[in-house]
Amino acid sequence: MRKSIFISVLVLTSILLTACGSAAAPTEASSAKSVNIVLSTNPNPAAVGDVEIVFTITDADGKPIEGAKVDVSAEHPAMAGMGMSGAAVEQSGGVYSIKANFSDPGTWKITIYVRKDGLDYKEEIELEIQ
Ligand SMILES: [Cu+2]
Repeated sequence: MRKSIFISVLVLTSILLTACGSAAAPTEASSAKSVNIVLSTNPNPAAVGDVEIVFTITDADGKPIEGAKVDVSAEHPAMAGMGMSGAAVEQSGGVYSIKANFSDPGTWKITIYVRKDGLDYKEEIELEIQ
């Protein structure tokens, strides 16, 4: 009797540990919003052809993140293998831009990588091309 109680306590403990481990991820993700990216385009709305994509990048306090390395890739998920990538150039404090040429209308997935010192941040934003 005593033995079976011991075993069930062990099983319970391992279930709790597992639950804690998986619950930690969402908490971390919501508090780790260390970077905010606002995407705008020129022209706006963006259409097939040449588009300048502008990113305004700020930290958790709303201060511009200056001097970061900002890499951008664009994918057209509706058509496998269609995509482009490049480095955005800082225009002024915290504002970065890159020129792209969109071949097809539809929803494109823009992935932005912001790297600076210890910061390594990635965000995906959908962009509608008309
Ligand atoms: Cu396409």
